[in-house]
Amino acid sequence: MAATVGVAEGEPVVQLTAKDFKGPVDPDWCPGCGDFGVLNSLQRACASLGLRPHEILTVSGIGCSSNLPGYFNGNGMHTLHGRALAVATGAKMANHELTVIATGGDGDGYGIGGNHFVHTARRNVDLTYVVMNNQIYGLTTGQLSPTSSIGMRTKSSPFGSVEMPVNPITSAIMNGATYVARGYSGDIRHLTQLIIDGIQHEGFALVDVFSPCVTFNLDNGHSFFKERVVKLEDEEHDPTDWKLACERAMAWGDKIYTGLFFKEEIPTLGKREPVLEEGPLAFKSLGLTKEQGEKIIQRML
Ligand SMILES: Cc1ncc(C[n+]2csc(CCOP(=O)(O)OP(=O)(O)O)c2C)c(N)n1
Ligand code: SF4
Ligand SMILES: [Mg+2]
Repeated sequence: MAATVGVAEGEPVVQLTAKDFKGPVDPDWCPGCGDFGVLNSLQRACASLGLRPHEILTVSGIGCSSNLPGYFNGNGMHTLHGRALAVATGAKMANHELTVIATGGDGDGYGIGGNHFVHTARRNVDLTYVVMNNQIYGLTTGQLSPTSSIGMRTKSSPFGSVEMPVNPITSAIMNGATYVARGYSGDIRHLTQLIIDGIQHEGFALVDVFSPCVTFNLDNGHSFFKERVVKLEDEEHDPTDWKLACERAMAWGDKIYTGLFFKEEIPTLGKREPVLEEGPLAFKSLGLTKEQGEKIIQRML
């Protein structure tokens, strides 16, 4: 668990800044890693929304990017590879007053965690998923990931990848996600706004971020994206038009779009679950005696 700061009752509420969301440990990412820009944007977004660290839970899987909860001041969980969304869904259902933000990498989220990605989207769980997509396995020193481009040479594909990459944006839309955006970690102002809007959106919000791995993916570095990214806001784009959103999400040439692709307002899982109408489960009495509770815990250990 990362450290938290709270506000005691009656204490004046002080506007926090991005620095107040700096975690207890400094990132050990390589100099120039795109993930620095993502962490910075998330910290700015939380400050700008007036959130307090104790109101936020960041949940991750395993990877360079998945180390983020340790670098962020809030409640944090570093879980198993690919399982961030499963844990985040459980936490949100147990306490739907928490702002739950899942974070991680392309391998973690779209590979081993692909199953959870599909089901979290279709359930429209009210959480924000920030994926640091560097099109490679960074932590394990540079193998092919589900978003690596065809032809990409990596440690595990010395003759070039022969597999079609996953498109996170079209996949999210097709599976029922209700806020689907793409950012670039080199444009912190734009990314911060996408994260703010994602957190404010009621439902499953995906913010897929081009976050270059400057050590193992030399094909898709900052210069690659700087030359190509075009904001959807600067083109005529209607985020209620899913067909147009998918068409633009597939563009991968001189123009690669960032921004809000798709948005829809439909009830979240929490809103459809009648048990949650009476308030967060986390604060409900279990109706057990202390002895009964201890017996259950003992049996589970
Ligand atoms: C069950 C399991 N399988 C494999 C691994 C090894 N492993 C750790 S991180 C990782 C991939 C990380 O890639 P990504 O999610 O893209 O994160 P990045 O390091 O690129 O930020 C793998 C395969 C593991 N930790 N657990
Ligand atoms: S290996 Fe790549 S993803 Fe990992 S910290 Fe270094 S630059 Fe970032
Ligand atoms: Mg990766």
